Amino acid sequence: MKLVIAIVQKEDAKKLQRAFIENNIRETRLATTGGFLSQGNTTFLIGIDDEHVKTVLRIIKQESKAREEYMNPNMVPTGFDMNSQPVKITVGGATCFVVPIDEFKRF
Ligand code: 2BA
Repeated sequence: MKLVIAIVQKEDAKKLQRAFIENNIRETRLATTGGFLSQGNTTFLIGIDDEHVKTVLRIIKQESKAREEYMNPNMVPTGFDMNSQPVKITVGGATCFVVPIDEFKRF
């Protein structure tokens, strides 16, 4: 069994949750915040049998879009430059971690 941790943009979270329900995939959704942009995103925790991990990753890939954002380097805590220009960055689709699970119990 594996735990898939998927960080997606909140704009994609509803569609992704619907896709999980349609495919009978259990998940938990957490409201999270990206450390770099300090913007809200959504983290899904999905406990899943090994043979279904690929399906989960395929669904996440299908439903998550990369988007371009502009950020002002002034907002980075480590630097403050009044003359800096906004910088374009590409956020997402999704950042996924697949972690082994030693034990899974539901009481
Ligand atoms: P944020 O930390 O807010 O990062 C948003 C986007 O800013 C990132 O998109 C990336 O394009 C850029 N970025 C982040 N850190 C950077 C840095 N040190 N230098 C330059 N650009 C940087 P994604 O890579 O698609 O990440 C989207 C969100 O996924 C992140 O939001 C964070 O919440 C999460 N994430 C990404 N990589 C992670 C990791 N290794 N561990 C934990 N969370 C991660």
